[in-house]
Amino acid sequence: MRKKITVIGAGNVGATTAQRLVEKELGDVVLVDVVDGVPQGKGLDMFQSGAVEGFDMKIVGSNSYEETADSDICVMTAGLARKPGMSRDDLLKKNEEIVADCIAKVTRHSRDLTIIMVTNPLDAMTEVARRVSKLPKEKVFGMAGILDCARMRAFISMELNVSMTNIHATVLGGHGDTMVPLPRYSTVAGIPITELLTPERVDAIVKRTAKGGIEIVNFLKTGSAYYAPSSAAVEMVDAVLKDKKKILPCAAFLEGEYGINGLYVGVPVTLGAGGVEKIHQLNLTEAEAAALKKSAESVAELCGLLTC
Ligand code: TXD
Repeated sequence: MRKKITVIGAGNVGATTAQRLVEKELGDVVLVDVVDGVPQGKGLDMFQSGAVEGFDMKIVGSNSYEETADSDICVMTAGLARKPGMSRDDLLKKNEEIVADCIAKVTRHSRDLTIIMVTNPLDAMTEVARRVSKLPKEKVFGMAGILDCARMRAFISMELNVSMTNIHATVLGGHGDTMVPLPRYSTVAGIPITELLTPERVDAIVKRTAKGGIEIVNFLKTGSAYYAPSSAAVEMVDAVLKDKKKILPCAAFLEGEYGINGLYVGVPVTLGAGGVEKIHQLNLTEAEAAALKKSAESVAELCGLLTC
């Protein structure tokens, strides 16, 4: 049976995600956006690329949700993106409205849905989706950690001139300035980077990772990153639809794990057909645990401003 994937938002992240999904033949895709013509035009254009790329998945664009009926999974990317000078948190109010509206509509047509949130501020928007959809917490989670780790892996690769496929990075916490890159758990072919680089270089990589998003916003000036974010979202779709049981960093709803309760925070999880099937707890030093606590507090502060 073919899988059905809804991508909400046909902007930079949504359209690139849709393209990667059909090129990898992960399922038929419905691309939804409020702007009349944009999802239809992009969908048709992508479908036609299948003749050359050699994929057989269907992709259609729509302004409404009827065509999304009985989707297996939804990638939510609709909302405003950051411009220079804006923090992810500045997006909260407007994006809460958009996310609540879209999630209410998509869940009306698909009962057994898994939702991957992408819209910022990520952790708070994932909570909006959980509240509005009323789906179990395992089925609603957010994309951020894979992207933050990809950035860290790229910076380690640039520093050591080794393949990114040999590099594993670990980043915990909320998707914001308080994220917690963990050098002790970041390795090159199994060797912690703390044994390969000076503390100064490790520190520089940690800082650049935490500011990885704004570095790209400042280059682009009119929007934020989308090539690496869409790759990260697609890796999550792949893990769920193929029941891969991959251990990936995701924004997961914590109920006591890491001493955090009732909040979405980025942690390593097993991702499979059941969504977040297991949350993995790493042993943290006092300083790491304190940084994670601070990051969770900033997520809690934002969630306190939600009106849904
Ligand atoms: O790591 C992460 N989670 C992120 C998050 C990485 C990159 C981008 N991140 C966030 O994703 C970003 O801060 C934004 O909140 C979203 C979408 O970013 P994108 O770069 O795709 O923004 P665009 O290009 O502006 O696209 C947004 C689209 C645009 O086409 C709007 O018309 C549409 O969202 N939109 C809507 N679609 C459907 N329904 C409603 N209500 C709606 N409102 C806007």
